Order: sequence, then C-alpha cells, then structure tokens
Amino acid sequence: MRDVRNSDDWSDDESNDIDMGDTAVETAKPKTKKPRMYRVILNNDDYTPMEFVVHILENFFTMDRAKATRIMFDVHNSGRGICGVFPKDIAETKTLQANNYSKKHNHPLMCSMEVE
Ligand code: TYC
Repeated sequence: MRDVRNSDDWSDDESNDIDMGDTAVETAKPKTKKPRMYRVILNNDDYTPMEFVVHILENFFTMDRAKATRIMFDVHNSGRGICGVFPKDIAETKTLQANNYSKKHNHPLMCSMEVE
C-alpha cells in the first residue's frame, strides 16, 4: 500500500475534487412562513368606567399606566383602538381573557380581533 503521510495528497491542489459535471444545484426554499398576525381591537361603549379599561390594558396587554390611559382615551374619542398585534392563538387568548373578565365584573366592554 502507498504511504500517504508525507505525500502531497493533503495539499490544496484540486486533483481530488469531484467533478459535478452538468448537475444543477438548487437553493433550498426556507421551510418556515411568518405567522399571520391579528389585531386585538377594543370597542368603545357608554358604560364601562375609564379606570376599568385602563386596568384591562395594563393587565392583559402589559401596558404601563401612561400608555393604557392614552389608548383608553383614543378609544373613548374615536370609537375603537388597537390593543396590540399578535399571532392568532395569543390574540384569541387575550380577547377571551379581556371579555371574560369584563363580563365577570358586569361591564359591557368588548374586545374583538381582525387579521392584519
Ligand atoms: N366611554 C367610556 C366612558 O365614558 C370609557 C370607555 C373607554 C369604555 C374605552 C370602553 O373601550 C372603552 N366611561
């Protein structure tokens, strides 16, 4: 057998490269898609106390007091506002949590969701 230890076989020359001939090499498509996103919408009503709306925004949508107050007044003045944008399952959970909590406290506050 041939002793290759000191031979030139480990050098950078191209003598051992595989000839790809005419083989086409296709770049793989990325296999993951961006999830569809959903806006959670808060609707105005005439009865829910402003402090309760701020409480909802702070606790279910992790806003600080200043942001929650600003969004609450936006909704109060314009009729509706965006609480946040989330993947479907998270938007569904937050909408349900907010609506269930409002119902439990006998307020008509309504959240809904729509695709971005
Ligand atoms: N309009 C209500 C009031 O005057 C306050 C309110 C704000 C209610 C935002 C709902 O999503 C809402 N007490």
